Amino acid sequence: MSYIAKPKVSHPKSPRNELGLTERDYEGAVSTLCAGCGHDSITAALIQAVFELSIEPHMLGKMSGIGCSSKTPAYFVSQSHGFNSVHGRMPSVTTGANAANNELTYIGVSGDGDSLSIGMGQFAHVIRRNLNMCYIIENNGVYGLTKGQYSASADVGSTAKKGPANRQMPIDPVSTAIGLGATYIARGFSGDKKQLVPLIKGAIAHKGFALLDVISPCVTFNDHQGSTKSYAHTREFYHHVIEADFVPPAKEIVAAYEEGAAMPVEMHDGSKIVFRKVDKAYDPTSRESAFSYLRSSVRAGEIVTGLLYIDQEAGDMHDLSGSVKRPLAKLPYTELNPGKATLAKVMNGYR
Ligand SMILES: Cc1ncc(C[n+]2csc(CCOP(=O)(O)OP(=O)(O)O)c2C)c(N)n1
Ligand code: SF4
Repeated sequence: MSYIAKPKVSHPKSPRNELGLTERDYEGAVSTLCAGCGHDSITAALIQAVFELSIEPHMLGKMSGIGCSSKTPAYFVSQSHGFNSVHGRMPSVTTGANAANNELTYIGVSGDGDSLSIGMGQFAHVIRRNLNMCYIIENNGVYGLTKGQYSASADVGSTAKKGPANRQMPIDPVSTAIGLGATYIARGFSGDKKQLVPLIKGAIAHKGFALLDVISPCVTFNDHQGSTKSYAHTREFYHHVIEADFVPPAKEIVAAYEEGAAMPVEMHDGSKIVFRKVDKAYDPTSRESAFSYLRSSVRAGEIVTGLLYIDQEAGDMHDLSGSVKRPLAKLPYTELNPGKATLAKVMNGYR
């Protein structure tokens, strides 16, 4: 925890993105989380990702629920929009925001307790709707903010600081999301920024629901021997199934993907995600094989990371509901309200 204010100036030679902004322009408030909390490493990866994607701060909507994890949006891009909603209800608030203005980039940051315990119903439905958002679960297996009770992602046999080991089956967000039809699914680790940044960039560029489950150890309540979400356990059982690079839509670097085992996947904005298969048997474009691979990895005790599944064909919520392209928030009142005569005509059609 640090109370030292961040300096406002940046070095004149700091790298600038396409908008002329530096990484410093994408920072937020000083974190009040415990020193060493995995969530702060994810914040650092988020700052790098949105800086490199040159997202205009006022075009970003940061959404969250309740928990230590849900404080993350306060710590990056302070000049953007943010909404800290009720516990587990971030998906519906984001759905409303996206329905009103589909031009913003939405990044939702949630916890395993926020998403998989109290918010499980909302988590399921936002996936079914294929809402165009990047949804990050900062997964530590406990309720950090309320002092370390097991969450729904705690593994069987995992221990807390005190008391008996957990005996309830965990909910794996990744397998759940595959079953529910999510169109971009990845898993990362807060201790591996190199892998995390391209996964975040890919999730933001993806049109539709992008889930990023990030193992993010809670150093205060869940970083001991016996925890399966500790730094030591994650490092030991960590398995990269795929390595991903994010290639922005610029012609001169397109050649970067033409390598032996690399496989480029084009996103809707023209950018590309380039996979290098670490495990040759893995096919991230097949829902069935991704699901069975993940189930066998769970049995083997592996923590599989990388881009695990992608479907670029499915339309997002607006495509599926046939809503107007222009954001509702920008439609003039006369178009939003067609008037009594038009309404009467519509009603007559039902008689
Ligand atoms: C309706 C409601 N029930 C319970 C709580 C208490 N509460 C606050 S945060 C939290 C759990 C957060 O855990 P998680 O989402 O895993 O985030 P972490 O703190 O571990 O990052 C709970 C149960 C609440 N704020 N509101
Ligand atoms: S209690 Fe755990 S999750 Fe919360 S800030 Fe501290 S280390 Fe992070």
